[in-house]
Amino acid sequence: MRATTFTNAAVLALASQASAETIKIDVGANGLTFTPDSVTAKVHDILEFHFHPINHSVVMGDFANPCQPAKTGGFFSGFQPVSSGEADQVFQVTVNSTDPIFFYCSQNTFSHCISGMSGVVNANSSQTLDAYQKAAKSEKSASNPQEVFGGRLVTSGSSTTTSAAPAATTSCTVSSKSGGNGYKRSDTCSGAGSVSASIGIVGVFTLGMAILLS
Ligand SMILES: [Cu+2]
Repeated sequence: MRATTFTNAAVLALASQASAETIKIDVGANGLTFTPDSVTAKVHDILEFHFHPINHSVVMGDFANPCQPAKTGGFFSGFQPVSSGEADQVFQVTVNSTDPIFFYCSQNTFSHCISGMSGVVNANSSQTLDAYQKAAKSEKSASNPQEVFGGRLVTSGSSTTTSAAPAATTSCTVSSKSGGNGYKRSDTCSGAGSVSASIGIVGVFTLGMAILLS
């Protein structure tokens, strides 16, 4: 009898693991949006954020406070600057509840969140993305936590977890007093790759300016 119970439990555990899905969400691939920006997820599913140019982030927020970090729990990917293609790292967040989860990009250059760069997991009739995005327009600026937390930065295209710990190695010394400008913030990232990427972005801008001025 005990053996049967154990077997059933084991099968259930395996079944729930096997059915966990990875949900890919592109960040900034189609302008200032998440694609898709509304998903349905089960407990144990993994949200996997892929970052596109130029410099985006993802932060979990609360429905009631658009463009601001969640008061309890949540996640923050840090800024993931990339000049072309996709950032080296993806950010994985394991879903642990089927309650609505709102998320946004905290890049203030061109006011990403205020412009509607946000998304939702498991929206319901009282907490919709439409309502969140409308309310976001009244915000003055977006903010984000100091450090990467609540998920895993994983090297894209491999299963190597580069930062299993909540506080990631590539976390930037982010503070709202650095002008709310993620482009500048990336200068203070501790990861060597981030620094060179930010130099690359400056290069792209310089080139862009040169073209505009020529
Ligand atoms: Cu953004």
